Amino acid sequence: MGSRITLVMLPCFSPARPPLSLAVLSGFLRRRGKSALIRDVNIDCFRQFDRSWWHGRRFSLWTDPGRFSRLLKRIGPWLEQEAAILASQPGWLGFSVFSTNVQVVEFVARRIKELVPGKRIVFGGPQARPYLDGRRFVQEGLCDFAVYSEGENALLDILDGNPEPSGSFFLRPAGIEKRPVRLVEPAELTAPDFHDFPLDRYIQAQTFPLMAGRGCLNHCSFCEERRLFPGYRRMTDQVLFESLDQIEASGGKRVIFSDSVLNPGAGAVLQLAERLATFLKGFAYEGNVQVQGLERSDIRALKKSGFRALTAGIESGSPRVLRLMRKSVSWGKAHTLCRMCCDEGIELKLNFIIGFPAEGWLDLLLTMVLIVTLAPFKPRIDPVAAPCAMLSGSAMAADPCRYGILQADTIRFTGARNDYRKRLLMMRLFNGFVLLLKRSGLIR
Ligand code: B12
Ligand code: SF4
Repeated sequence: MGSRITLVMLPCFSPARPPLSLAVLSGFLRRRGKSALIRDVNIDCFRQFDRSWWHGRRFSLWTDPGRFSRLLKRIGPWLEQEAAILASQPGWLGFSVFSTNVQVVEFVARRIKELVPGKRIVFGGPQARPYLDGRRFVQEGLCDFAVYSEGENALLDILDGNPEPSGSFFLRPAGIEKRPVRLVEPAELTAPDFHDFPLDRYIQAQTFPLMAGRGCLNHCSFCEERRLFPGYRRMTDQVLFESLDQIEASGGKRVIFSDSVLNPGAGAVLQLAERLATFLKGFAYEGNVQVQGLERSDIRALKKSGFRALTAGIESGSPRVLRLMRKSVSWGKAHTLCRMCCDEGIELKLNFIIGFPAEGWLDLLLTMVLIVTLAPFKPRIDPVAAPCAMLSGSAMAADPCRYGILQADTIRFTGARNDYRKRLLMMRLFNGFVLLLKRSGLIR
């Protein structure tokens, strides 16, 4: 029984599509002859309770300890039942841990360990990183292993009975030990397996996530992508097509690429478009691109291969802020991208970051003026969910002084030109402005 695992997603996680992490891990393990089952508790919980709790505005219900203890009064009994079901599963239990579900994971894992003291549990996912909670999870006995990086080879080691799996923290009498990660080679990237998921329960029908490549070669100062997936690795054509075949067989019509950027270097986007064009099955594709380095021929090729929508991070209209963000974006590049997408009939969504520590009122004004000048191309711009945070794995967190950050608090820090209150105010102003433009039909 040792070599089987049930991979679990607990709330709160996005109910839009099946979670890619679990699909990727189960695909990898099954390919290697291991038994990996999926249990998406999150989607059942979403269907059972007040759906507004899953809205970005209400994430603090899950992340703020005080609010979470009140929420637990509502969902605690239901979670206890789920914990009992999970505890009775044979083999290992693996939990995917994010900032939005960490408290539920801890609650359920504790309950399982009470019900079945020897139950073997492994945690993984972004919240188990070394600079977040990985070490603490093991220290507090919540899990036997905390996998702090990619999960594939770590889980293979665990299911093979290796007592010191790669890329994990574990407890020994002398203290916590950490083993180096063994990253997945490009040739080993496997097609995600969506078989076990309750596909009719997700909000976006017939829509599947996919990652054709891992990592990003840029180093924007607010972002932790390079720490999440070091280097850049691309799926082989064979695995890409296998993934699309499987999505098609599962009734998929729309594929959303979760790649950080589909154009990590020159020629990459054209290559992807050409690969997808050989697989014309009527999928509508969407994905993220970086602004720099995209030619009109790239946009045309993407459109021809089935891309309907792209997302790009513009982040700010202030050249000074963009420089500090280490973001290779300019007004000219933003305009060119918008114009090309508009001409070629690809929907473009633009992302902005409000409240970067060095951002002042003038910088915000520049961002708003930039948006007005982009409006004729009808980009989609949404209000931001929260002011800029200092992600623990980012360059900003590694050298906060450079950005004038006074305290280590990731949310409420005081930056060179703003504090938390000012950032909130900036965000509200920006969001009001965006909603006004949306309502008046100037942007989508
Ligand atoms: C796509 C995406 C979304 C989509 C999710 C759609 C969906 N249902 O999949 C949307 C846009 C909805 C979204 C929303 C948010 N997101 Co998001 N998102 C991403 C993104 C870009 C890709 C996620 C993905 O699919 N990755 C691919 C999979 C394969 O990677 P993975 O999940 O990390 O899994 C690997 C390892 O972590 C590990 N692993 C994972 N689970 C397990 C379990 C076990 C047992 C083991 C051993 C290993 C393991 O193995 C996997 C394979 O190597 C990531 C950044 C990134 N590059 O990953 C951010 C990211 C996951 N999001 C993040 C955040 C903060 C959010 C929001 C809170 C933002 C906000 N303020 O609104 C919300 C939360 C929504 C919610 N309730 O979950 C953070 C999470 C940080 C954290 N500590 O948890 C990330 C990491 C970005 C970042 N650096 O800030 N997001
Ligand atoms: S913000 Fe985007 S482009 Fe910049 S490092 Fe992160 S993933 Fe790459």
